[in-house]
Amino acid sequence: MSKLIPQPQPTFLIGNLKEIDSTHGLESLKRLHKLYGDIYRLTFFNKSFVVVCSQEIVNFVCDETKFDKNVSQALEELRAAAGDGLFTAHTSEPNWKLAHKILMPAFGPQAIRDMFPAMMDICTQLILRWERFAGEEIDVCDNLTRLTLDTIALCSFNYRFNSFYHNTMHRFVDAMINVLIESGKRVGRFSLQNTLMMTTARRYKNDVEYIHNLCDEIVQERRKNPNDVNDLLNRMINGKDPETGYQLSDENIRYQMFTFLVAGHETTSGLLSFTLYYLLKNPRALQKAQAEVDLYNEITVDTLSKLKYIDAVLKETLRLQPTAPGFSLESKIGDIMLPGGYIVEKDDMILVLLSGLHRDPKVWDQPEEFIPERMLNGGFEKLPPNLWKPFGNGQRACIGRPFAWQESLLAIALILKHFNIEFVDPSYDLRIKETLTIKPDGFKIRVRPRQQIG
Ligand code: MNH
Repeated sequence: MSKLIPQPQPTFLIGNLKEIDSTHGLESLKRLHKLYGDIYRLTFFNKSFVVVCSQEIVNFVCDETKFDKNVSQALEELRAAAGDGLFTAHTSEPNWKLAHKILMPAFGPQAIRDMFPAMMDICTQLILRWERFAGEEIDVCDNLTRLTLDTIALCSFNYRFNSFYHNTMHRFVDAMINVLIESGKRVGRFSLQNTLMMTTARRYKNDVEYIHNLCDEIVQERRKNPNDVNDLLNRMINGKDPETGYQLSDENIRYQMFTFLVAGHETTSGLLSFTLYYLLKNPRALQKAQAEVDLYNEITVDTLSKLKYIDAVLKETLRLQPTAPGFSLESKIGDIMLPGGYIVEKDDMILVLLSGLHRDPKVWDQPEEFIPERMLNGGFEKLPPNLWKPFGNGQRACIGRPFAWQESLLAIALILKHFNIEFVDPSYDLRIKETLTIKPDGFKIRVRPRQQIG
């Protein structure tokens, strides 16, 4: 009846830690998927993980009556900086529900439309910069990270990092990246080790403080000098739970600000980078996408909803390269049997490995190929449920999706409208750099301004 979940031979104390390459953890998980199949177990120290990769099993664990988001150890570490912000909060924490209710309208259709001018402001800076760099090498991820970071900061709290005007990134960015990396590393160490690494621990603490102080200053400044900008900060300060009238505390607003900055820029810049990569690898798709933007003289907020092919290109890119490569769940109802007869226990963390799901040959035709057409006209919506989950699941799914989508459509449309793009190295083959998210490593392009059409 019930079957044992396959597991690599564990080592005393550390379990399967040796199976995972600390800088290429995702690659390791993909390798184990090939070796052990659509479901396998890993133990680290005394924690047990079940990695699931097929549409059949993922579909089962996406049932919110049986499973809920699990705040993994990596997210637990991140709470030093992100507290009970939306991303790192347990569903059971009162602040998750409160912030979810207040912030849903802040990411609603009208709110996102209101942010279009700010998004255009930053994106125009990228276009201007690339016009100056015509013919020269452009580091794609670096530029697109500046774009998404400046965009989220301007739209969130009307703050300008001005990344396109500085060679080095803002101190905030260093602090944030260090906190992210260090939170990740802390998971792989014994807790005593974390305490004993004094220099590292001190730097971590300083970075967290720096981030909190900057966020707090911005909130206090806004409270002293209120304005009527339609940014997320004003919506957080003024928003109320419609039933109880409760509002977010300043401390919680600070956590949400940090959360938006982290969750809101790396994933989107990765998506944009991979999109340019796949367009260059697939000249026919590039041509179709460019022809689509050429139908419009001007890219306005209303144009974006008409860009069906580019929309499909973005979706197909997220299928092949889900920039948040997984999410984790736990059972709400004790031990439970998954399809195939495998039993997960109450304390198991279930990791949905999106690279597996998105290439499951049982539900995707030609899974390794980049075919945007499959995403047109509600394409995958006609296929089995829960086979495309780059934004996570259910009530704990990404709240920033409409934000990311508007920003991404705009960026790709403007880039293709203004430039012809080419690889610096036509033989470039995709290498992936992993942090909490994934990005193409060492990907460089050249751009040439086009004759303006229309
Ligand atoms: Mn986002 C949750 C992917 C853009 C803010 N995001 C998630 C989850 C995934 C995800 C997956 C679910 C994580 C989990 O279950 O543990 N997010 C993305 C991707 C993009 C993205 C692939 C871009 C592409 N996210 C953004 C943007 C913002 C944002 C932009 C903010 C402006 N995301 C969040 C927040 C959450 C989240 C906040 C947590 C929501 C919740 O649990 O209530």
